[in-house]
Order: sequence, then structure tokens, then C-alpha cells
Amino acid sequence: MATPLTSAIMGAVSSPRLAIALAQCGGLSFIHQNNTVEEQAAMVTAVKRHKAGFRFSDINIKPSATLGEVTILLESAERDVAVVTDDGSPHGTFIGLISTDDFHPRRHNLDDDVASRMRPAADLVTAPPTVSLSEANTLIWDNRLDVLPIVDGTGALQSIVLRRDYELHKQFRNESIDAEKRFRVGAGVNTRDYRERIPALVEAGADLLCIDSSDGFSVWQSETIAYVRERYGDRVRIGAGNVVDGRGFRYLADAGADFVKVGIGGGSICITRDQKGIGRGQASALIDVVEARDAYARETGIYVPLCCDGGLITDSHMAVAFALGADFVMLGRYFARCAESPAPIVRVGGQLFKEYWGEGSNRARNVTRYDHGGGTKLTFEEGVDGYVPYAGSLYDNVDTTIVKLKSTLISCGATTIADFHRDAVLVPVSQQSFLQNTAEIQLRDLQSDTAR
Ligand code: RVP
Repeated sequence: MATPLTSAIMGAVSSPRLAIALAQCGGLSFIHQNNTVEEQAAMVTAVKRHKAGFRFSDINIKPSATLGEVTILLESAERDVAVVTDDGSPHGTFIGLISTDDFHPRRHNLDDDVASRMRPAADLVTAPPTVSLSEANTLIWDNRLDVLPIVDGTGALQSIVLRRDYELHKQFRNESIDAEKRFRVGAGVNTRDYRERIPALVEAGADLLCIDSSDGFSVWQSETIAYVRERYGDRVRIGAGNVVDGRGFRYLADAGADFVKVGIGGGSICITRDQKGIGRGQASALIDVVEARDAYARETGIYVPLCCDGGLITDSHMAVAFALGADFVMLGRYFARCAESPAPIVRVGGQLFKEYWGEGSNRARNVTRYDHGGGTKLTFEEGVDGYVPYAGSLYDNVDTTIVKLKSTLISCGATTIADFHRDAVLVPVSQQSFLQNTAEIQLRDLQSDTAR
């Protein structure tokens, strides 16, 4: 991976659309597992169906929807064109296109259906899935198109190419792609139905698996890893976690985990520490596990990469995680704020927010992650259901984060993360310095509120 950022195994975060956007930026998403095996495998397939430069069609509508509905859809997504499919889904039968040039809210009756104003498929240029990106680009320019729908032999929509995608693709030099130029994607698994889920995910093309649990120091994780090794050898890679100390790390490393995820109780939506007294400060956990990882590498010659997961809210938090020894980070809140996350956008008092909920909240009811021994019921919540300020495009956010992280590395004289682990100097912060920094942040927030 060119970009050491992964998106959290959460329903509010890792959808096919976000996975594609993050892979374009060189990172990796882990599709969440709080769903049926078929649903999760379908999401992985949706990502793998996309070749670099081809876009997941996310603004879709049924022909029977009204012009009023398509107006709201386009306005809320800040887009000009929607794809019409028979069932309004991203891979339904392609019926046509409707854009803001095809009707005017004051000229046309908003109760009329989309079919009455759309440009039907028969009049449009489309291309088969075998088309290359440069051929698609030629079709776009020869026919003066804004959108080129990619439609398979059965008439189903596969993806779309927008006029600017070719240029954009040229900008993405670090895309996470496999040998067939398909985007790479990870998937969460659990320690209950792994015998069904893992084969389905491997079949769907998942590039990397991760056991999704808030407490990974368990015999069940060891059994899940053993199952993967027996069935697939090293052909399938699987990470495990989460742990917060060296003992937990060593247990999972000995079990054969391909990477280990660190963090319990530190997530921005997580209340496990309040509820159960279980968890650890993220930096303390990382320091302990990094020591164990390095000792393990010296003893065995096997370097098990570490993922720092939870509580990384700002770019500077990520910088500290890398300085402490993380090899990559996992982010929930950070990606939930982006346009590409699956959560709805809401307007509160003139400001835009995205909904963001923990997997241990009643909304997610993720009983494989938060098993209280009650079957399908969460006896108590370990996560909250809230809002995060809308942050716009993932591409812009990741771009800024990476520029900042590189700048941090350079300040420490490092050009690789491995050098940064070795060369970064961390010092304890005095109470006075901490307060001063906090006061500065509060002052800055106050000023920007006043300016608004
Ligand atoms: P954050 O990036 O701080 O939003 O944290 C995301 C992480 O929080 C996830 O990757 C997961 O480890 C943890 N999580 C997810 N749901 C919950 C919960 O409901 N307590 N916690």
C-alpha cells in the first residue's frame, strides 16, 4: 500500500463507494461484516468489479421516481446527472440518464416521472466492460459525452466513466490495484461463521481479511487463523485483534496473524471503558505492543505489522501513532465525515453533518463484535450513535493528510515509515504545554465560530 490508511470495519464507514475512493488514493477499506455472508460478499464483488478509472455509479434512480425526487437526489449529492436503472440500484438494468439539462423545476411538473424526461438507453452511447480506460476516454470525446455508462451483455450497469475520470486517473499514481487492475479491498470476518464467510469473501476476491473484534486475545481468533492456514496456506492473508498489550500481541503472532490491530476503548464512538472498565490509552497500548513486535522480530525474524485503530481524530494523532511504531492506521470517524461514506448527510442549524455510529451501539447491533452471550441482543451498549461535521471529498482529505504526514516525516529526517519509527523522538509533554495547546485550539475554534 502506498498510503498507510485503512477504513474501519464499520457499517457507517466502509461501503463499496468509499472502498473504491480510498483504493484510488492508495489506501484500503475493510468492508464490514455486520451483515449476511451474501451481503458482504456482494459488497466485495462491487469493489472488485471496478477497474481503475471506472467509477461505481452512486447516483441512481428508478424510471418511476418523480422529477421532484431526482431534483432532491441531485441537489443533496451536489451532482448534475443521475443514472436511471430499473430498480434504482447501481447494478440494475440500464434504462437511461437524466441530468439537470433535461428538465427545469419551474418549467416541468415535478410530479411527472423520470421516464418522461430522461434520455433513454437506446439513444445513448454505452460501452461493454471489456473497454479500456483510454478507449472509454476516446468515446467520451468523440461523442461529446459527460458520462459513459458501462453496460454488460445482460443490460446491467457495471460502472460509469465521467469525462474527468481519465484525467483524474492519471493523477492517482498510487492506486491500490491487483494484477488485473481491479481495486484492492479488505473484509472483516468474525470468529463465529468464518467457515462460511471466509470462503465466500475469498471467492468474491477480497485481498485481505481481518478478524473484527474489540477483544482479540482469544482462542477463537487462534482457531480462525488456523482455519485459514489449513485451507489456504499463505495464499489468504488475515489480520487479528484488537489487543492492547504485548501478551495479546504474542498470542496472535504465534497463532500466525499476518498483522495485529491495536486498540480497545479508544474509538471516538466507543464507551467500552466506561461500561466495562476494559481498554487502555491508545499510546500506552501501542508502546507496549510495539516493544513486543520488535522483540518478536528479533527472536523469530518475523516482522508482524501493527495497525493502530481508534481515537485518531487529527492528522497529528496519526503522526504520533506512526512515530510510536504503527505500520498503518485504521480510521472510523475520519472517513465517516467524508462524502463517500455510506451514512446519511444531515443539516443541523445551517451546518452539515454525517451520521456516525459505533458497532456496539443499538443502531448497529453488531453481536459478533460485541457478544454479551445473549444471542442477537445487545444487553448494553458499547458505542454511541452521533454526528460528525461533514468534511467533503475523501480525495481532498486524504491528500492533505498525506502531505502533512510526509512533512512530519521530513521534519524528523525520515523518508520511510521504517526510518520514522527509528528516528522520531517523542518527549513527554508538561501539563503547562498541554494546557497551552488546548487553549490555543479552543481559541482557534472560537475565532472560526465567530467568523462563521
Ligand atoms: P475512530 O477512528 O476513533 O472513530 O475509531 C474507530 C474504531 O473504533 C473502529 O475501527 C473500532 O475498532 C472501534 N469501534 C467501532 N465501534 C465501536 C463501538 O461501538 N464501541 N468501537
